[in-house]
Amino acid sequence: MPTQNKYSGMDDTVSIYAQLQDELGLTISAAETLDALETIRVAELGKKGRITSMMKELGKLDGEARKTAGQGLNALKTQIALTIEQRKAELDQAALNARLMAERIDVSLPARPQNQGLIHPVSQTIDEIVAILGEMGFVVAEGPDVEDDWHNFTALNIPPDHPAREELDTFYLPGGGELGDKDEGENERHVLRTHTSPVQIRTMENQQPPIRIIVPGRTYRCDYDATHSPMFHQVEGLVVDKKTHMGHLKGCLIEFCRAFFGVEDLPVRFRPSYFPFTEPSAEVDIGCTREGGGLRIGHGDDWLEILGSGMINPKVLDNCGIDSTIYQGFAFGIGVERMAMLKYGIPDLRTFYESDLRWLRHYGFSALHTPSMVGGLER
Ligand code: 2U9
Repeated sequence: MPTQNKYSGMDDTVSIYAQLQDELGLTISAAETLDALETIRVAELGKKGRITSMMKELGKLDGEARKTAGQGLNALKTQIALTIEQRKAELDQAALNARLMAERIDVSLPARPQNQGLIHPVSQTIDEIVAILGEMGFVVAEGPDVEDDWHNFTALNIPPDHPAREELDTFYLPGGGELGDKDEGENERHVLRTHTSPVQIRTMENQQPPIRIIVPGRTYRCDYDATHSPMFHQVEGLVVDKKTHMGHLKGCLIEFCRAFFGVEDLPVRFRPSYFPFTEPSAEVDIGCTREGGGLRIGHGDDWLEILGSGMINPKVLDNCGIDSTIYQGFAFGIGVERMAMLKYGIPDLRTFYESDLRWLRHYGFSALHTPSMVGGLER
């Protein structure tokens, strides 16, 4: 007596395909890994797979039998491919869930610790100065380290025979006019800039006021001792407009000094001075005390010089094509290393450039703390 089952009564080939589909369905859903599933796919649907071979066998049938078998086999193939895809999606999802459970991230943890490098005090100090002046509305401008004589000296009212050239001795590059040449060639002679002021000259040559820029960058002078380095950094500022006056200069620099040193009532004094590019000129001093040997900023009745400033010499404006009968402005210069030494108690200028990691670990700043007026200037 033949056993009855759900395939009884079906056409032979159709029943074989239906059985195969059920069996394979079970095998596929039992596959626990993507590798196992891939093995099944190759064994059934691959180039030498069972269903592929059965397809090749169809050619041996004829007429109606081939048609019926072909349709059944195609349906089987499509169904198996679909079942494999569904199982693959289930396994992918399970793998993703397992990863998500295993790799949970605690977003409340602090950022990775500080062993990844530190910010040099020069960079930190420039960032702090830029944060304060940026908040006041200054925009950063940049220019080349290699300058010509015109932009570094002559346009700034420092003509070839001016005594200020002595103090601003620098490094001269080959090309352009010869050293000491006083004729036209001199203006093309290339030098390493002695201040960032040439960038202000270039800005004024290319743009009419209002101008409100700060220029951080490397500068060079032929000087080397405990307080002078042949390469150092400055941040200079320039404001030009129709009604800019000495009151703006004083307000801006008093606010700057107080914000930089973090002392709200820091005494600030403007002492007459001389620079060829400003008239009148003023050195800026802050209140301090030297009692007990050390230096304390913000207290006492002594003074400490920290930066230079002045109203732009009208000749400099005219040199740049800005009408000095309409426009006026102020400028200032800040020595970055000196500011860093005073604020962070770094005693020797030469250590800034020694690349001693122990020094950097001591005086360096966290890269994750960018100075801003909102977040604070210090680490
Ligand atoms: C233009 C016009 C005027 C920039 C100025 C100073 C005063 C100054 C020193 C500070 C420390 C140089 O690094 S330091 O030794 N700078 O005292 N700088 S006024 O005046 C300018 C600049 C550009 C067109």
